[in-house]
Amino acid sequence: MPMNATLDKGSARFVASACPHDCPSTCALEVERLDAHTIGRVRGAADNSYTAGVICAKVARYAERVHHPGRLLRPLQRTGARGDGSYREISWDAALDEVAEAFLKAEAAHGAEAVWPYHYAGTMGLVQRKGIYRLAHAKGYSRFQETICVTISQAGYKAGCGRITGTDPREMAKSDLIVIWGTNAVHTQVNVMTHVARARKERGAKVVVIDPYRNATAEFGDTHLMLRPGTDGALAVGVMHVLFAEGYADWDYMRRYTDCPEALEAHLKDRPPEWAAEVTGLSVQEIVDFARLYGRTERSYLRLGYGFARQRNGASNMHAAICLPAITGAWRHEGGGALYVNGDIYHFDMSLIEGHAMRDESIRALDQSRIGAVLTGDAEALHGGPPVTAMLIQNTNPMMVAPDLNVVHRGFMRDDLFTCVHEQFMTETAQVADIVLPATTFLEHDDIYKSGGHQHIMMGPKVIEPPGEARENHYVFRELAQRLGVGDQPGFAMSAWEMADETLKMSGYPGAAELTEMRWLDCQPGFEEAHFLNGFAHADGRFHFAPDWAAIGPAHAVMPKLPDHLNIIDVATAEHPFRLVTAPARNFLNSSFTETPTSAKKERRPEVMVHPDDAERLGIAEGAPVSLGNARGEVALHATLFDGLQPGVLIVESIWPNSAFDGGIGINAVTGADAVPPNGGAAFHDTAVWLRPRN
Ligand SMILES: Nc1nc2c(c(=O)[nH]1)N[C@H]1C(S)=C(S)[C@@H](COP(=O)(O)OP(=O)(O)OC[C@H]3O[C@@H](n4cnc5c(=O)[nH]c(N)nc54)[C@H](O)[C@@H]3O)O[C@H]1N2
Ligand SMILES: Nc1nc2c(c(=O)[nH]1)N[C@H]1C(S)=C(S)[C@@H](COP(=O)(O)OP(=O)(O)OC[C@H]3O[C@@H](n4cnc5c(=O)[nH]c(N)nc54)[C@H](O)[C@@H]3O)O[C@H]1N2
Ligand SMILES: [Mo]
Repeated sequence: MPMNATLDKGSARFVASACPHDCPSTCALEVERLDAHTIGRVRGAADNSYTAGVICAKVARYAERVHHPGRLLRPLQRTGARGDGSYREISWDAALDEVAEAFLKAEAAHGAEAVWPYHYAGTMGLVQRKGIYRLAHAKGYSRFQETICVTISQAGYKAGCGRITGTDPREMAKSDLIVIWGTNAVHTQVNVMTHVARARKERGAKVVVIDPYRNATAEFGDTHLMLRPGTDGALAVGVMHVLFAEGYADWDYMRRYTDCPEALEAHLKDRPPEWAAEVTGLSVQEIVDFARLYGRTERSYLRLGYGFARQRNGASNMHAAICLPAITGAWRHEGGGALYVNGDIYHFDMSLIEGHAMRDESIRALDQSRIGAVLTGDAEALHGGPPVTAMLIQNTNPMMVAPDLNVVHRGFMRDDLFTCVHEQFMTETAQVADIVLPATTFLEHDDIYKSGGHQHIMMGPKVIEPPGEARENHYVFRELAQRLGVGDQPGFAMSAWEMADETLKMSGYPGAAELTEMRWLDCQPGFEEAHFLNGFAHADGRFHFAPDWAAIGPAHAVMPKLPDHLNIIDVATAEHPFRLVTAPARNFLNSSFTETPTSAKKERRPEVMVHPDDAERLGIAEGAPVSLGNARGEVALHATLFDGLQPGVLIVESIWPNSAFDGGIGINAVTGADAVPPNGGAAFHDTAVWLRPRN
C-alpha cells in the first residue's frame, strides 16, 4: 500500500491527509507524524487553493482527540442493566459472533427488515462511511433514508436550479457583495471567511449576514439582517418586489434563462417591503436598502448555508433565496451568482462501495430523523412492517443528535432491542449498546474524500497505527458479511485501499496511488457551466420560479406555487412564546469534540441566549438557572443575556451531551422529528418553547 505523500518542511515530517469530519470545508491537511503511533501538529495545506493554509482550531489540536485517554481500545460486552455502564472486555471474534448471532435471531423472528443498519457522516470518507449500505443490501435489511442534514436545503435549491452546484467558492474573492445567508461560517466552515476577507481587502467588498442572531459571522459583516427564524422566504420576496419595482430585474436575462418572470412580477405586487417587514421583524428601510445594494451590484455572491433551511418552511425559503440571482442575472458575472453546496459536480460511481447490484427497492427505507418513532414501534414510521429489533450504528450519536430525544431515549432503552455501536469514544449511544466496538480515526485508515463547500477530491491514506485494537468500519462489514453468509458478495474480500482505488477508477478519476501523489484533484467545472450559462439543469434549461415540487418529494401539496412566506413553522403562541434556534457551537462538531477537554472548557456549559427585555419581564438574571420546554420535553440550562437577537427568539449553541444538562436530557428533547415537506428532514431551528426561571 502506498503511503502518504511526504511533505518535508524543515526538519519535521509532515504527511498529507484530508479532514474527514462532517463539514463542507473538507480541509486539505498536513499532519506531523512523530512516530508510527503518534501525531504532533496539524495544519491546513497552504497550497490548496481553497483550504489556503487555514483550518479550524479544533482540528488544529487533533492530537488531543486522537490520543485522548478516552479512546475505545477493545470490544466490550454489556454485563449489567442497559445504561448502567457495566461492560467487560471481549475479543473481536467473540464480539462479532455476538452481533452476527443477534442479527440472525432478529431475522429468524421477524424477517430481515427487523435489522436496521444506522449511520451518518461522523466520517465523510466514501469507503468507511457508505460501505454499511453494502452489508444492508446484501442481507435485505431495512434500508436507511438519510434526512438529518441536507434534505431540506437540497430540495429548495434543486427546485430552482435543477442541480446542486454553484459559483466557484474561490470566486468570492472577486465579488463586490457577499451575502452570507443562514450559515455561521466562522463556526461551521471557517474557510469561507478566507475568501470573503480577500474580497473585502482587495476590492472593498460589502458583507451582509442574514441570521436570527448576531453570531461570530454577523460580527464580521458590514450589515446584519437579524430576522425572525423561519422568515427568509418573506425577506427574499420583499427584496424581489423592490428589484422589480425599481428596475433592477434583468428582463433580457430572465426571458432567456427563467420560466415565468411575468407571473412572478404579478405575484410580487401585493408583497411589498412593508409586508416582509411585518413577517421578518426587520424594518422596511433595512429590506429596501439591502434590495438596492443587491440590485445595483453585478458581482453579488450568495453564500447559502444549511442553517436557514432547518425550518418547516426551509425548502421553500431556500428556493426563494436562490431566485434572487435569477432576477438580476448576477450569474452572468465573475464573482456573481450563488453557492449552497457543490454535491453534483462529482461523478463518483458508488455501486461497488454501496453494493447497488444487491439493492432491492421494494425493501422499506426507514427515516433516519424519525429513529424515535421507529424504535418505539410507530406503525407509520415502520411502514406497517415488523419492529426493529437489531441495529449496527456507525459514525453517529443519535442519543444526542436526533430530534424528539425523549422518544429516542425510550426506544434505545427497550429490552428487546439489540444494538452494536462501533465508535471511537464511549458516546451516550455507545453507553446503551449491547456490544461496543472500538473504531479507528481517519488517521488510522485509508479513505477518499470529496468536498461540498469546494471542488476537490482527496485521498486520506493511513498516517499512524490504530491504538489498542481499534479497527476500521470496512473491517466490520467484511467480518459480519462472512458470519452472516454473504461474504462472497462483491466487495467483501477487498481492502479499504483496493475499494478506494477501484471506485476512483470506475468513476473516471485517477487511482488511489496517483491521487495520493497528487494530494488532491480540482474538479471545478468551467465558468459557463458553474454559472448556468449553458442553461439550468431542468428539461427546459431554465431556472424555475414556479418549481415542480412534485418531482422533488411526496409532500408537495403544501408547497407554494411561486416564492412566498410559507406559514407552516412552529409559530410562537401564548403558551409557547419563544422561537428557539439550536445553532452549532464553535468548538464542537455536532456531537464530536464534546469529549476533548479544550473544546468543553471553551464552551463552558449549555446556555440559552435571551434578549434582555424578555429576561427582565420573566425575572431572569445573567447566569440564572432556567428551563425551556414544550409538549415534547423540558431542558434545564443557564441563561445568558444578549441583545443580538429579536425579543421572542432564543439561541442555544449545540450539541452538548445530555449529561451536561442539569436535568440529564439535552436540547433535542424539544426539537421535532416530523418530516419537513416536500421530502423529509428535521427542522432543528424551528421550535416554539416556553422559558422560565428555575429555583
Ligand atoms: N464548529 C462546528 N462546525 C460545524 C458543525 C458544528 O456543529 N460545529 N456542524 C457541521 C455540520 S454537520 C453541518 S451540516 C454544517 C452546518 O453549517 P451551517 O450551514 O452553518 O448550518 P447550521 O449549522 O444549521 O446553522 C447555522 C446558522 O443558521 C442560522 N439560522 C437558523 N435558523 C435560521 C433562519 O430561519 N434564517 C436564517 N437566515 N438563519 C437561520 C443559525 O442562527 C446559525 O447561525 O456545519 C458543519 N460544521
Ligand atoms: N439540536 C441540533 N441537533 C442537531 C443539529 C443541530 O444543528 N442542532 N445538527 C444536525 C446535523 S446537521 C447533523 S449532520 C447531525 C450529526 O450528528 P452526528 O451524526 O452525531 O455527528 P458527528 O458528531 O459528526 O459524528 C458522530 C460520531 O461519529 C464517530 N466517528 C467518526 N469517525 C468514525 C469512523 O471512522 N468510524 C466510526 N465507527 N465512528 C466514527 C465520532 O466519534 C462521533 O461520535 O446532528 C444533527 N443534530
Ligand atoms: Mo449536518
